Amino acid sequence: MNDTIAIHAEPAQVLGACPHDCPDTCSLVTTVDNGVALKVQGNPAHGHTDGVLCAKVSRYTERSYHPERLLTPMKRVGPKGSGRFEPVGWDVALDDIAGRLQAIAARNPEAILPYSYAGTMGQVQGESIAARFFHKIGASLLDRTICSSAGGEGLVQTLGGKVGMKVEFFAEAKLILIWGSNSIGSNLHFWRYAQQAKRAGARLVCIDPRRTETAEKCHEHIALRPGTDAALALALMHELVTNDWLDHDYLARYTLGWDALRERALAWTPERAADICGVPAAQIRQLAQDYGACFLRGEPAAIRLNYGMQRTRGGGNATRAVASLPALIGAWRHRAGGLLLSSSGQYPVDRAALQRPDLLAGRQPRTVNMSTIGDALLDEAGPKIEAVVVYNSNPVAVAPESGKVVRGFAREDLFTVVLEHFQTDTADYADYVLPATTQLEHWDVHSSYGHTDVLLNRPAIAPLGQSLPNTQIFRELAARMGFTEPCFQDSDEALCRAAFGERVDFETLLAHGFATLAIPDAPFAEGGFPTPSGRCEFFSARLAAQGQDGLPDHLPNHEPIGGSADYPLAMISPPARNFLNSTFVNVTSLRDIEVEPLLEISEADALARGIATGSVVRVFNGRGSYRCKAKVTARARDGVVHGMGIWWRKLGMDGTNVNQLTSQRLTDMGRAPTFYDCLVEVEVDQA
Ligand SMILES: Nc1nc2c(c(=O)[nH]1)N[C@H]1C(S)=C(S)[C@@H](COP(=O)(O)OP(=O)(O)OC[C@H]3O[C@@H](n4cnc5c(=O)[nH]c(N)nc54)[C@H](O)[C@@H]3O)O[C@H]1N2
Ligand SMILES: Nc1nc2c(c(=O)[nH]1)N[C@H]1C(S)=C(S)[C@@H](COP(=O)(O)OP(=O)(O)OC[C@H]3O[C@@H](n4cnc5c(=O)[nH]c(N)nc54)[C@H](O)[C@@H]3O)O[C@H]1N2
Ligand code: SF4
Ligand SMILES: [Mo]
Repeated sequence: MNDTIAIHAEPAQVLGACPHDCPDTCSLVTTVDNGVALKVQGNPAHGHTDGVLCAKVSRYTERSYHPERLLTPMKRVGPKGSGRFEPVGWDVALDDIAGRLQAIAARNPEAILPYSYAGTMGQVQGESIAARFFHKIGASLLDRTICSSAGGEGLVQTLGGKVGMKVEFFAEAKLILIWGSNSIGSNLHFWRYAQQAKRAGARLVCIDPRRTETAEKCHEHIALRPGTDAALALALMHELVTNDWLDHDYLARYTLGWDALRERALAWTPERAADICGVPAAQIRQLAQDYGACFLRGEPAAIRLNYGMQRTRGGGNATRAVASLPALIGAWRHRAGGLLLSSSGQYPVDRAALQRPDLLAGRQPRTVNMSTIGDALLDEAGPKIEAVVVYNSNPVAVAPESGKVVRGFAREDLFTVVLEHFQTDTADYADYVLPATTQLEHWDVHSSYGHTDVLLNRPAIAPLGQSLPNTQIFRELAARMGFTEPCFQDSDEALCRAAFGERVDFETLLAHGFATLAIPDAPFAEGGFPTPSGRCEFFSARLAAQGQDGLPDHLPNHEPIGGSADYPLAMISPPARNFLNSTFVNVTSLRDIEVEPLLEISEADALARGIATGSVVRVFNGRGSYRCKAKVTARARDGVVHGMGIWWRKLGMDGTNVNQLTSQRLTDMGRAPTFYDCLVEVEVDQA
């Protein structure tokens, strides 16, 4: 049953893939001695990884061998949320869980909900046997929107898919806009290419409300207000039009809706945008000049867009506006020009083979949006959610408006199973916690959203304790539920082979750990966008048909700065460099670097409130309140505070984290959360 054990005969260096939700998808080399993983390093033979890992995954052995690692199934003995559990045997746990799920499914299969995201990005330990299991039940479907679906939808509506430049060619660009990304913290291997470009004379511009470590190292930092990126992009278009820095040939041949977009852009003077973005008009003009100059000189201009800019109401439109820019100057003609938000659409993943939607057998279960799980669990109207099975995710810490998420998971009539490595905030609310293997202990195969290689992960060591791969846990549950389809017996190695079908040579993966997809260097040099029209769609007929604006526009935030007298500050909550979402928060050496949850605030905003660095502050709005220490810093612009994420609630001062304050309101496209569209007030804590 367990295909990991045989690997012990392998040489002492085992090739793997970083499983985390990070665009870099590094190739790993694990050194194993006598069945023990001694260290995890970057594979020097893999071009993107270049032998280097981030600080987090360099500590991967510390995480896998953590003394608090869950090693046996656990059954809750205290009240929900108390975290009091006792070990039970696998058979007891699996029999009981299968029995409970079967009873619920007999009444209404839709009362069962899977909840998973990208704890591992692996195709196999993600949605393979798990998806088959829930499809066979006919459980509610999960809309996996919590990260990237606004920007993803914006990209699909403009370029036709999650496609773009090849990341390695950023090294040859002459101008790089790093837009909504703290690359040094969350896209380190892209930053290497940006530095190569910089050494070769490229200009780097960072567009981010926060003065990040990345912003500091760029030539220019445009510290706009959160949620104002579309206004900035439209003003750049205004300048390109009025100065005629336009590739008319490219526009005529390879784009759709130019006349209408041109008209709209003409309404966006730099002054109008400056007012909304809270930056000088001169800075916008300068950026347009830099972009236009690349066109005039025939030099490549490249945009590295990241998901930080699509976590506000207008995130989809903002992505559409920015993704339109390269076509105006024909930047796509160069292999080092254009834009990259995500490369995930380049992969020929055979999802039907992995997930087997045919097991639904014609049923069409309802879909539950993971981003509004708080409301969904508390909803009395629809068919009630009676059971949640959580894997690869920590919703109690990461989902918005956690006051409601916690109340939902605390429901005494909810049956909750959590597959985990650790006793997370979510695991505290489980009826059963089941120990899962880490990337060192199982097979998987990976696509990436920041490069275009496929990576194979071989197990380096045997599963620790009684832990099992997610796949195996679902196989065991399937057997107990009486699911006899042979697809529930597919081994992990067979699933790895099936994930990409014939398009990726599995022997290459076995031999080298990675294989490169064949993709043209400059995919849109002559149009050929995967849109319905084959053009870059400034105007999207599909959006118009949905009753949306067919052209990109600036949509004010749900909670714009100045929109509330009680809550005058905008809070964003971007990732901390040494954590990955809520993963690694419990790894001592990494937590020691981040120390404690912090709220970054500008000098003027702090002064006005009597706040000093080290003050304990209360951050609050109508949804809740959160206490932490303040850091007065030039990283924060006036009017915007940064609640650095995503801490485990139970490690915060009051057992809460920043998501106590965020809202469940959604974006314009993609049904995504608006984590960075959140007004608050801050005061010195009197308690
Ligand atoms: N170290 C580390 N790496 C990570 C993660 C992590 O938690 N830690 N998370 C991973 C995940 S899940 C993802 S989705 C990726 C990408 O994750 P992203 O969310 O793109 O994270 P960052 O690259 O840090 O970029 C966020 C940046 O966007 C800025 N920002 C916030 N609001 C706005 C806005 O309205 N406009 C603009 N222009 N900028 C804004 C923030 O200040 C921040 O510096 O990173 C992954 N990599
Ligand atoms: N305020 C605020 N909230 C945010 C964000 C923000 O910027 N600000 N970012 C949002 C974004 S971009 C994202 S992607 C989400 C991330 O949300 P999640 O995808 O929930 O990510 P993590 O918090 O890292 O939790 C993943 C969990 O999966 C577990 N895990 C890892 N590998 C495995 C495995 O093989 N098997 C099992 N069973 N478990 C495993 C880990 O131990 C970890 O506890 O958070 C979102 N929440
Ligand atoms: S988290 Fe990102 S940078 Fe770190 S090892 Fe994984 S893929 Fe590489
Ligand atoms: Mo994410």
